[in-house]
Amino acid sequence: MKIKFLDLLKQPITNSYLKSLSKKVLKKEFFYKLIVLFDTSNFLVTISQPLDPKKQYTNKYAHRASQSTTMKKSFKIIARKLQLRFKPKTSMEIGSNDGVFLKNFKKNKIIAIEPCSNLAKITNKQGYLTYPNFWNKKLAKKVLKKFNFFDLIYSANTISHIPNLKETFDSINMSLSENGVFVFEDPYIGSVLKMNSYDQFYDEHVHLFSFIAINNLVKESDLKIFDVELLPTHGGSIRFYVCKKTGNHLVSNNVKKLKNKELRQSLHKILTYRKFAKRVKKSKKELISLLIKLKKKKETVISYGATYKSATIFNYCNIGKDLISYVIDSTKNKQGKFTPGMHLPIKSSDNGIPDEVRYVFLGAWNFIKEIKKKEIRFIKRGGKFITHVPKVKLV
Ligand code: DWN
Repeated sequence: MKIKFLDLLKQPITNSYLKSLSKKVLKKEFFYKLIVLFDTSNFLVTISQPLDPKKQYTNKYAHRASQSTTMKKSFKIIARKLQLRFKPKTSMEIGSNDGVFLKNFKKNKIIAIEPCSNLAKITNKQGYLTYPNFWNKKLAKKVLKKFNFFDLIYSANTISHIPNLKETFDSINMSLSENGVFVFEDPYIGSVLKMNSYDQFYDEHVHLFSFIAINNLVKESDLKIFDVELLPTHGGSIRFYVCKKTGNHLVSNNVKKLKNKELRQSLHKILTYRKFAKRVKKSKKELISLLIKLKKKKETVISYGATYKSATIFNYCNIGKDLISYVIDSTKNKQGKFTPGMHLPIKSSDNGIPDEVRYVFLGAWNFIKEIKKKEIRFIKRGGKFITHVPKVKLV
């Protein structure tokens, strides 16, 4: 049974940065109701109304994974680790974005899948064969006609974006060599509950994974989890190591440990999620009241990072230009546009936080260390960051 526990109100497509605020553009803006469910039969947390992926992953996809040095480093480390541990002859990445992981492989040793054709173009140009398609059974069959079974399939921040997990895992099973491994990582629901990071829910994050949920789901596709890791990336992620049910990989102690930890944390109980929903409501109230207080003091508040996550916050809390003047971001193709739904202008972050600004909301709170390093001048002159994780506060 699927039980609703969180209502994040009317939300836009997070990738739909607006070119202008003309009547024509505003009329076309699409909204849907963001409601989050808990499935009591398999423990999966899912949004109630996944959108049509063709509307989301277009040739105008804005996010570039290589914009953060933290992520570049993390992808380099995992690419090396996987090559050393599994010695794959053939590899595939699902959801390769702008090639930040691929770059750590030889061009003839890996292929990629990336449905956003503007991104697939980038990696194809770099010499990494990239299919500009969605991962499904049809594509798996097409790929297998040209390539042998894969020793390694890797995917970061992609599997949680796919509505049909059964077809996804079945297609993985079809594509793996006998002892091949499927390694994937996505935001972790355990961290979302701990950090109160409700902004991890948006149209693209169709599911947020726990070990216990994925353990149930991969079994249905004759796969098994043989190792698992919790990661600090994106405010807390989970990395699964999966092989065929018949694969010869020994099951690590981490598997049992994490399963027990999640049961202790009651990730299998609806009450846990209901309590979280209450904390989300409280966080909304506190953030709005802090921003109103700063407005009364005539302070200019801006936001750092035109993240997809912050679209959830701004729309759920109804934060418009009256409370946050604009957003700064290093991604060229976001600059000069407006954030989805609340229409905050996006400016370049190249020159750092302007001198007249003393308060900056952390839209990219997951990169706080990296941002603090860049914004030493702001910190030295007494500037304060505002965050909502794990509680609304000044940093
Ligand atoms: O899964 C997803 C994640 C990985 O990326 C996607 N569905 C979409 C996207 O979500 P997001 O926008 O919430 O992700 P990030 O990686 O938190 O976005 C960071 C944003 O902040 C980027 O637009 C780049 C920007 N940034 C910046 O302007 N200065 C980032 C850093 C580190 C900086 O120093």
